[in-house]
Parts: sequence; structure tokens; C-alpha cells
Amino acid sequence: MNNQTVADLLYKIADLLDIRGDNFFKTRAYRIAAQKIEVLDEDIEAAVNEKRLQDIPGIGDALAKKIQEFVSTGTLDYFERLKKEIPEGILQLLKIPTLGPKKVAALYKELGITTIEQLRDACTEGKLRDLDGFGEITERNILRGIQLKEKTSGRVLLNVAYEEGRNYLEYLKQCKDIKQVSIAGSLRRWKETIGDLDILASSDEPDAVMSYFASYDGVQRVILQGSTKTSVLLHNDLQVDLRVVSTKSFGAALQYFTGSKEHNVKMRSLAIKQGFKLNEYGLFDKETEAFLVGQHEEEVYKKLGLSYIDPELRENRGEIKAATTKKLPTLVDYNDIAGDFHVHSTWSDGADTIEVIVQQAQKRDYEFIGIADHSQSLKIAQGLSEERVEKKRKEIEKLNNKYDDIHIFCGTECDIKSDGTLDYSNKVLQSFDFVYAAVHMGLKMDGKEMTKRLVTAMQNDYVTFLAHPTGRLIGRREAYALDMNKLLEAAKETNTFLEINAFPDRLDLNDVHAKMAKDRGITCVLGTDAHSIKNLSFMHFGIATARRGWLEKKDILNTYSLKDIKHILER
Ligand code: DGT
Ligand code: CA
Ligand code: CA
Repeated sequence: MNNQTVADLLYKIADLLDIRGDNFFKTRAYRIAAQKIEVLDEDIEAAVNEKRLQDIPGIGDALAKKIQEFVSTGTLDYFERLKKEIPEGILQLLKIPTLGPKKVAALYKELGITTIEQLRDACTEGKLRDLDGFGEITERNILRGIQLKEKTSGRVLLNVAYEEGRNYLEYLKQCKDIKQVSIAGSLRRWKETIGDLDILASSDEPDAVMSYFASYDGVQRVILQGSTKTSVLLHNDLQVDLRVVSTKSFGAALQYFTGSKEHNVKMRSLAIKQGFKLNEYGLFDKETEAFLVGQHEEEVYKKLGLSYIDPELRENRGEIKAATTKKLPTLVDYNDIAGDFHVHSTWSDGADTIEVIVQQAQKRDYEFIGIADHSQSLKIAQGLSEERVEKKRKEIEKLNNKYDDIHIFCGTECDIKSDGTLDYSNKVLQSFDFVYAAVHMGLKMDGKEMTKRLVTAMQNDYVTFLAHPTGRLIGRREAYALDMNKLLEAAKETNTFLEINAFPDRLDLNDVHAKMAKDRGITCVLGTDAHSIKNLSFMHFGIATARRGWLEKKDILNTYSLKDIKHILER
């Protein structure tokens, strides 16, 4: 056992004691000892064996006894007991700037929060502001802290990981020693940012597979190479982990390595309750250790009495309970989308003409496409004057006559001014088939004002959709500190469809908000915010976000028949 491991343990104990509220001198003693051991220039095991621990300044009898126990047995009873009182996972919360032990303790005791995911959800849902010593500002600071942490810990946007993953998978599929291969981890769950890429394969020749994996063109260096796990770093510094298992275990391993960790923890305890043991090798009988299932993921869920849970739902947000009672939603499918409402053309700041966009939409088998260019005040994006709106409408009319197997909706992404009024007169707004209201300027206002601004905009009779409602840009700009409940209430009241913007750095509404909208009976609308035809392919990130928010077909306007959409928009 090396010195750092011992030091780390002592630091952990100090943190846990801090959270428990123990006195300062006690926790300080652990930290001082940890520091001394970190810089010790001999092996701690030697000091233990020769009973010289107490010679190290800062280590008294009690600590020496604990260190000795840990070094000789590999565990420490005191630490194990402490972890029963306060879950160890909670320690990662301390790494978020602005969160000290007192706050972490309150989050745990009042809301049962033990992970960053839960904390993010609680902040997003506005659950912290009512706790003693917290407020809306704390929520915002915590969200900022989490974002900052993700940024600095090198997470990439979903689309970047998606591209890399797809290419790597294509390459692996050509390996003759691989029987099955799949993406796992957060990418399989379509999370909005990805820490590292996880791939799972089955094979009888793991070493050959690992060598093939490490020889991929995009590899910058091999971090570690073993026969069950190999990790490489790609040229863009994205880490990729490959695990190789036997065919018999492929399903159980896929379940395990897809995560999320929180989902898995629940799954394992459910298995234990039913007399099973679940791990990455399979589902076993707890008593006899006999292998029961493991080849197919579906079998694992089935054996535990659950309906199959789609990877996008595996975030421990109630999916396991819903799967026991057969109440899981039938998620919107990646093929259910009949068109895209949010596309910019050369009329404003898009790169392609409407006709080129239409042809590309046909290739995607869309039944309709919505052209939503910017409004007049947005000069940097060549927003359209009222006269140009008219000309654009004429062009769309012509194209609608020319192409009869696709319908083109003439829309706009109209700016919402600071006071909530819109950038076009009602007369002009009325001339569009649909109106996205959107904020692009004057972002510096507090949450209350911004909520009012958006609500006022939705109250305009001609506004049909609210574009990227929270304004966040992942890793670059935080969401407005909106009163989400008020916003949703207003959307419901005014029959406004809320956008799930599919552009990878927006994904706005996010999964949690999308679910809140669904739960209130609000219909969402998907748009890619494409500024070139290439961006039309972002749609699947929007669908994934909808699926992560438990949305079904009926919850998304883009899945309706063209006839129904026209009817709804005419209202
Ligand atoms: P990421 O990479 O941060 O975007 O998120 P994930 O979910 O891909 O996490 P990662 O790469 O650390 O691990 C991949 C999966 O492996 C994870 O979702 C669940 C499983 N896993 C990893 N470590 C543990 C663990 O300590 N316990 C359990 N139950 N599952 C784990
Ligand atoms: Ca991962
Ligand atoms: Ca990983």
C-alpha cells in the first residue's frame, strides 16, 4: 500500500467528519497527519512494520492504531462505520466551488442528495431555495459551479462524442475477433455532455481485440492496455475505454457499463431483495451462485420483474419504479419526427437557400420543413424587414407549388424585446404560419424580470412556439434563472409549445425541464436551429433529450400528421 492511499483515506475521513459537524481540532488532526504522510520520504509500510508511526510528527497513538489497521488489513473499521452514517459519494459534492461541509450536510439531511446529478436536478427544479441558508442565488452559483467543474474536467458535448463513437464503432465492427460490440456509458444514454466514451465488446480472443482497438488511427496514446480493459486517448483528448467480456456476459456487462451508476445501484439492491446477485458478469442466485442470465440485457430486466428500460431513462429518476408497475412511457422514436420547424435560410443568417433546405429535408423523408428566419432588429443576423418578409413568403409559395410531397411552413424566429413585446407588429406576425418567440439580446436581467418577459411574449396571440426557453449555452452561458413553474403555467395557459432546441450546445429545454413540461400536459416542439443543411442532422440530439425527459410521441408536435399540424397552427 502506498503513502498516497493512506493520505487519501485520512483526507476523506476529515471531510466526512466535517460534514458530520465534528469539532475543528479533530478534523484538523486528520489533515495534518495526511499531509505528513504525503511528503514522507520512506514507505509507510516500513514505518508500520517497525512500529515507528508515532515518530512521525502529527501522528499520535490513536491515529497510529488506525493507520496500522488500514495498512495491514486494507480496510479501516472506523472508516466503514463512518460511511454507514454518511455516504462516501457525498464527498464529490465538496469539489463544487461554493459548497462547503455545512451546505453539503444540509443537502443530504434535508433533501437526501448524495450525487452531483441529484444536486443538479434539485437546483434545476428549484428545490434548494427554500432550505435554510440557501436561496435562488445559491442555486445559480451551484449550477455554475457544476458547469465549471464539468468544463474543467474535460467533458465534451454530445455531438463530439457521438461522431467519435460512431467512427470508432465502425472500425471495431471490422475486427474478426469481435462477436458483438456496442456503445455503453453516458453516450448510450445520450447525456448532454460526455466524460469519456465507453465501448463494450464480446470475444474469445480479448488480447487480439485490445491490440486492434489500440491500433486505431485516431489514437494519440494508449493509457493502459489489459485483457479486460484498455483505455486510449484520442487526438482531441477524449478518453475511450474498451471492455471485453465473454458472450455469455455481454448483456449483463452492457447493462452495467451503460449506467448510470445511480441506476445500477438501485438495480443491484433490487436484485439482492429478490435473492439474486447482479454484476457485470451476469445475474446469479445469491445462495448457490448459479449463473441465471447475462447474455442479453433484456433478460436481466425481465428476470428482475421489470419492463425493459431504455438507456435514455436510466438516471434513477423513477424509471425502476415505473418499470415494476409497467408504467414506463412509450418513448418517442428516433423515426417518429416528420419535420423540423427551426431552420435558418439565406434570408437571414443561414448558409443555404430555402430550396436547398427543402431538397435536404426531402432526403430525410420529412413531410414538412419550417423556415424560421430572424426578425428585423437582429441586425447581426440579417433579420428580415417587413418588406423582405413579404418577399420571402412569395418565394415559399412558389416552392410549395413546385414540390408537392413536402410542405414548407413560412415562420419566423421573432425577437422578444426587453419588455416582452415582439419585434414585428401583430399584423406581420399574423402573416406567418408559425412564430417562434426568442430572446437574443438584453440578457442581463434577473430571473424574475426574464420570466415576466417570456410570459408576456407567450401571451401574444400570434406566438405559437417559445424557442430555446432557458437560453443556456452548455459550458459557455448559464440558463436564465427563470421561475420554471411560472413559465410552464403560462405555456399551458396560452397554448404555447415549448421548444426542445436540438443544437448540441443548447439542448434547451433540457431533459429535466422537458419532463416537467410533460407532467403539466404541455406539448413540446423540436427544432434544430440549423444554420446550414448539415445541422439538420442534429435532430436526433433533440429527440434523445425528449426521450431522456420521458416524452412520448403525443408530447411532440413534430410527430403529428401534416393535416393536424396545419389545423393546430391555424388556430
Ligand atoms: P461520463 O463518462 O462521466 O460521461 O459518465 P458514464 O456514465 O459514462 O460513467 P463512466 O464512464 O465513469 O462509467 C461507465 C459506466 O460504468 C457507468 O455509467 C456505470 C458503470 N460504472 C462505473 N463505475 C461504477 C461503479 O463504481 N459502480 C457501478 N455500479 N457502476 C459503475
Ligand atoms: Ca463514460
Ligand atoms: Ca469510462
